[in-house]
Amino acid sequence: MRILTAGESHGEYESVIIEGFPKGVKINLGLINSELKRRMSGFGRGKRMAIENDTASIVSGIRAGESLGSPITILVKNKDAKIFSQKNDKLSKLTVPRPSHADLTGALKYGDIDVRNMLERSSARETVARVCAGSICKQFLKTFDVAIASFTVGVGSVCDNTKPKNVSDIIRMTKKSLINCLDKKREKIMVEEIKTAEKNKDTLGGISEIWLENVPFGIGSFMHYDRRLDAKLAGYLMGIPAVKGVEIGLGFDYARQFGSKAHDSIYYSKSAERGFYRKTNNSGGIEGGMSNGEVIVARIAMKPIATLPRPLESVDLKNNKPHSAIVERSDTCAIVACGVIAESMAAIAVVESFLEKFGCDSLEEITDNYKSYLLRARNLS
Ligand code: EPS
Repeated sequence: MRILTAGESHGEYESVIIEGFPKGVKINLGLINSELKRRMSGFGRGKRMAIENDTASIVSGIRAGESLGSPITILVKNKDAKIFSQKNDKLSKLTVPRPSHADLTGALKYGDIDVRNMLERSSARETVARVCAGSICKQFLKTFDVAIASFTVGVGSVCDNTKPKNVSDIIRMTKKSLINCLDKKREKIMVEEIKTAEKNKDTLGGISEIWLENVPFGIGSFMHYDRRLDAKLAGYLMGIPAVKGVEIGLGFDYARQFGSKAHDSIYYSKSAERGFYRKTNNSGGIEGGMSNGEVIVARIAMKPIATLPRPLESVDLKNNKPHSAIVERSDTCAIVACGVIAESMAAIAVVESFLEKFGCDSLEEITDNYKSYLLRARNLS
């Protein structure tokens, strides 16, 4: 499966093509749209979210609600379209790059002092397209009972250390949260932190945790570095705009422990659903680059939004003189959206490795392969 997105933040459409998606998967447009709504949500989003009403149109690859195996194309119209392929938009040049954004290096790399030509594509708006692809992948995974959810662990320096038991716990506990947080009290403090940032014309980042439940063991491989599921997952999560750190399982905390305390001992019970099981999950569901059947747990750190309402020092590319950075409309904190996007990227990563293992032509064939694999693995001895 290959995924290609296209679209500028203020172009006419965001779009995605998903090639190599199997035939015979039921696809519900309503579910794509509800994921798009989730991506727009969360306390701290900016005015753009009040303008847009992200809605997907599927224009190829699905017939009567079922995938054909042909490339799936999805379009989402930008209501706030300002740039057009054949019409002069008369927007003035933006020549003072924002620190920590793609503006300066993009201008130097592509040889253009109008940083609008960089920010249009580097904007996190593009993640609309990824969420559409992510929803398609989630719908595929759902047929194998794989459930995915995310929750906010931190906003700025405010943390919530609540640990859920499973994905349904996450969905239930975050349902009414403004910030997709498990704990009501911590949620309040997080919201206050965002309000303070907004009042101070500042921005905030955060930490989100992503859970994937019921991914069968053996997805990904240790046979080569680029087939390792953790490598793929980390790369895809790191590919989300503003993400600067990814951890799987204990992550950096692993390095601070003795092996005797850190590793997940193996148990077997005939009556256990999967036979082999572990009582702990410090490896975050991935060992040796393969899913091990436990819940896959990943954490992402998002830096504060780079567009500051009270701009930082920068340099005008017109004359190389000091100038405060451009101020573009933006969000104060987008950690909830980042979690939703991370769910999508994780779903895409797992589906790619899943199809490598079980085949990729039709759901029927994949299901047969999946069932016989599980059966064979249970009778190993
Ligand atoms: C975003 C749309 C953008 C930003 C934000 C995410 O819209 P606009 O630039 O028109 O306000 O709100 O983009 C960024 C954080 C960024 O760094 O570019 C969206 O749809 O998520």
